[in-house]
Amino acid sequence: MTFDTIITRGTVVTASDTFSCDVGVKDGRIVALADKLSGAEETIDASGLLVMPGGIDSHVHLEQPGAPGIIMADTFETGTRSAAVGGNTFVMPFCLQEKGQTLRESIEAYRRKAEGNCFVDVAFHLIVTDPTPQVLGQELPALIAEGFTSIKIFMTYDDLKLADREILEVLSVAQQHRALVMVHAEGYDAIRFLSDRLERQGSTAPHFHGTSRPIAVEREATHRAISLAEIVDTPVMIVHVSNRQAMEEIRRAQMRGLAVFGETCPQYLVLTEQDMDRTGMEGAKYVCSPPPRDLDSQKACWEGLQQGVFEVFSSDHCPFRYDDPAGKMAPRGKTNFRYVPNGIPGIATRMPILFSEGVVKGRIDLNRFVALTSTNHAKRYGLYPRKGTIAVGSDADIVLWDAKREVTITHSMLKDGCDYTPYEGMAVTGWPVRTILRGRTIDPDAAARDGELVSR
Ligand code: DUC
Ligand code: ZN
Ligand code: ZN
Repeated sequence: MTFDTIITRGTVVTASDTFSCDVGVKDGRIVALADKLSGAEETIDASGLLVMPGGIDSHVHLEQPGAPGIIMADTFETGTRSAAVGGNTFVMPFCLQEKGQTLRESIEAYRRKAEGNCFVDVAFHLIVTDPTPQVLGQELPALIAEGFTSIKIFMTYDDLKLADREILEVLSVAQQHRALVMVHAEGYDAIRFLSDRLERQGSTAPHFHGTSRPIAVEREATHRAISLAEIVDTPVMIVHVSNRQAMEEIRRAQMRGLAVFGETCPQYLVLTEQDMDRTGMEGAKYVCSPPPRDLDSQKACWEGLQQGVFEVFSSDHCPFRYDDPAGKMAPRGKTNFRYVPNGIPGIATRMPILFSEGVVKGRIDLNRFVALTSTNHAKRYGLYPRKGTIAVGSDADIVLWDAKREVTITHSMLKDGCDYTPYEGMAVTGWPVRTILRGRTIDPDAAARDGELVSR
């Protein structure tokens, strides 16, 4: 047989083109694109379906250690299973350096958790929390050379934040060794000041999470991060941008010719701060950072996606169970928003939400959808053209998408390790009906876990 699999009669969509053709797959790779192919073990009829590159979600958190007593809801197994349900074939979780740990120790710990347990392919970003001379001078350069070419840093959180001087040191190593720094841009001191004041006033319900992190806190940190990167002349990616003012900081930098990139996420398109207003602890289901904002912020995030200010659309999947003392119902969290674990699930719903709200509602076209959910992630993080496109020679990572299917999102269909979805009851049009990893259809109910740790 010439091919292992032929996908026939579908409409192929890439970041640049839309065309009708058959796709021939052999040994996990795309080996032919032609009007009509024959001679395969298996033929998949994709009549009426879109044939797109599998989603790449370049911002997810899986099995990441947190505060004492708090446990992330997804393991590599459940998180990547849910990713596949949502049309993804690749995810990029973070490898968090715990204080006192070397970067290599943290990578080894994550490798042990991930290996043999993933339904989709995986590559790690690093999170640097302890930029010692050893980390900056030796570990980081060596790891960048080995392919760990993206590094996240935090400007807030007690255990994670770096001071400006430390940020400059990390940026400088990235500049010298050609890595990309991803920045969580919210200002630590301002958040602490506001949170202390709210606490003194007795304003401690989940809703006040949003009040403690207003837009100005994100805008200021975004501006500062861009300025620090400009000072050492190195690219930065501002992740999870939630509002117009931060988006405009990025746009201004781009217009000045700086290599500043932006990412936004589903929660900033379809949720608002009012979601955190729900009674009792229900609001905790929507507590994430930056927090969901208002309708104008949503509009600005759409503009950022339409105009190319944001080049990637990621989930920032960071799941904590709701009805669980190790999650959103943490005993201290019930007394004060400050201790509610920050983050919401969304690995399976990212693509359907962008397709329905973006493509079906005419805000973005199909090709931009593919760019934002797959191709641009592969290009930015050093995986292209092996990943992120449908082309001869690329891995056969493909999602078959029914653009007409109407689905009401409900948690049980997502097959993750969480116990809720923030998008419960949301009606979407368009749904992934088959996710194919290196030529093999992923069965989320099977024991097979073919996902590999991919080096860049
Ligand atoms: N930052 C993230 O990237 N994810 C969840 C929480 C956070 O602060
Ligand atoms: Zn973050
Ligand atoms: Zn995140």
